[in-house]
Amino acid sequence: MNALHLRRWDIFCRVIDNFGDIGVSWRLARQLVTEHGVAVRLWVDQMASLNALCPQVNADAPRQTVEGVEIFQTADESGFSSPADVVIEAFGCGLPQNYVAAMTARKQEPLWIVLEYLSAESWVRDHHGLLSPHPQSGMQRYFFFPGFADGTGGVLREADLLARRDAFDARAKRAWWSRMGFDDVPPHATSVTLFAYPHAPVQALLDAFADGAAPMVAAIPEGPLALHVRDAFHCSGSHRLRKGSLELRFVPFVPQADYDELLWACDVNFVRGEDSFVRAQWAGRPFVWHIYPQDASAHLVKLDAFLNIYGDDLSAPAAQAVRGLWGAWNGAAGAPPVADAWRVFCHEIPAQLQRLRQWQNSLLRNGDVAGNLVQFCQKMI
Ligand code: TRH
Repeated sequence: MNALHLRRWDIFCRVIDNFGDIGVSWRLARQLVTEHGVAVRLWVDQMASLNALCPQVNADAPRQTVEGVEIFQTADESGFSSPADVVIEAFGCGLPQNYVAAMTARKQEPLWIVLEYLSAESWVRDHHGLLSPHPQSGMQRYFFFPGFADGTGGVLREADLLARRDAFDARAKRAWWSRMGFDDVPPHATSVTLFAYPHAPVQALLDAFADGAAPMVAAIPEGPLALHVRDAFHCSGSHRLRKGSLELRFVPFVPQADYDELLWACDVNFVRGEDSFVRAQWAGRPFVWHIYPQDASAHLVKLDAFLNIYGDDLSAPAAQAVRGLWGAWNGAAGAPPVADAWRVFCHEIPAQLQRLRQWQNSLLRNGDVAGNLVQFCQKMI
């Protein structure tokens, strides 16, 4: 099989919770089709989650084609008899037994790639690209690790992303707010987006915004955090709340293709999980990561690993400011109260803007996940 024959790709995704697994799989599928011209079938167990990210997807249809991607319910095994040339097992979700049987029966075994979670931990570089046999079938699987360092799989980025971001000017921003049902942000106000898990200390942060001297606009996408904030602030029916210096705006949960505009429309972005975390880095505004919580606080190790490399080229006070707010937001031991941490973080915004430019350049040098995957597969055949 030569590179030209890697035409058909299957991506398998199991939705654990929230939108990260399907968010990454869907973004990758679309990019492989539009930028690499390959045929992609995306197999999903919970179509409703994909429908939330892409409303054109019919949550009840067992198979459909949207944006050039063929989408199948994993339970529909009829397509299993013709496995693709490259098979992506997203986030170690496991492949259905009957599909693996069909893979082994193929004259030329497909390339089996386990796409792993993104991490800044130092071991990622050494594990990227390693082989490991599948225990039942004995087939070889390659482990592909996205990452931030050279020699890892990089992070997702569409070819036109930065140009679209740069074209999002003041007029586009006004139009965006208007589509969301609001006026533009007042000239001297700082705007933030808040996308986080409900256990974040959101009430303390919003109180700090309300009590501060500077005007603040906080945009919260509809979802569990918005429900939690509505309860806490007793404003269940409304889309807007004013309290002291704070104007709270509840914005719709938009399709994934439009999510970047929310980040570009604001000055500071609170993000979570994996995909929104990466989008915030490309947006280039100071950002705060609410990491997906794991048992035994394993997530705090990952958080620390990222802070170590991201903070490396920041001045000591700026690195401390970022670490302070991220720690407070994630409940890390020894972190300052979130209100204090926010004030310190704001003083260091110029340093963060500068660091983000360098950071994006270093990410660019490492390519992007879709392009690196295609190259990796071409090398492996
Ligand atoms: O949803 P997440 O928390 O995802 C996860 C999952 O919990 C997963 O199990 C876990 O393993 C992983 O994180 C690390 O966060 P994430 O990854 O940022 O995904 C959210 C997606 O939702 C992302 O693609 C952006 C999208 N989105 C929209 O499309 N519209 C919106 O309005 C918003 C706020 C987000």
